[in-house]
Amino acid sequence: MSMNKTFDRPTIIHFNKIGNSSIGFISIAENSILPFDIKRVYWTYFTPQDVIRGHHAHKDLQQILFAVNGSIEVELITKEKETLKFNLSNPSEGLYLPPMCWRTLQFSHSAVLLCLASEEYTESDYIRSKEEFLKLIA
Ligand code: T46
Repeated sequence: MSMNKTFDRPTIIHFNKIGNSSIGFISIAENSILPFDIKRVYWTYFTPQDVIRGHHAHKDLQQILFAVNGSIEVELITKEKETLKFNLSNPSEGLYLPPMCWRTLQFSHSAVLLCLASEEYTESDYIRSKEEFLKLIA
């Protein structure tokens, strides 16, 4: 990705991959090439394979999710009421999530999720009731 661009829908963003298989690779996210300025970074790890995380949407938050190790199945319901599935397994690809996307996530063994977020943590930005989310997008 070489320019700042905004997206209205969940979108896979391809980041530069520098290096080669003999030395390994590096990918870089800088505010100048992202759809938002990063205000928070968090990572999720040691998630058992039979656990489904998420079960919420965000009112305003935008995020980019990466599987920096292993693979992560992401299921979404968008504000347009579409159901979308993504399998994240390439560390140079990030899944951009706009506001108002219901998400669930299932991790492979030893998968690690890295998230770049547009805002600091605010519990009041979460919609944790699916019923409430479906009413809001109806
Ligand atoms: C998302 C998916 C992909 C904080 O105190 N600060 C934080 O920045 C975060 C992300 C979480 N927390 C606390 C809130 C809960 O007590 O950590 C606990 C676990 O959070 P949660 O149940 O929301 O975790 P996930 O994995 O279901 O969801 C997280 C993010 O919260 C969410 O925004 O999109 O990862």
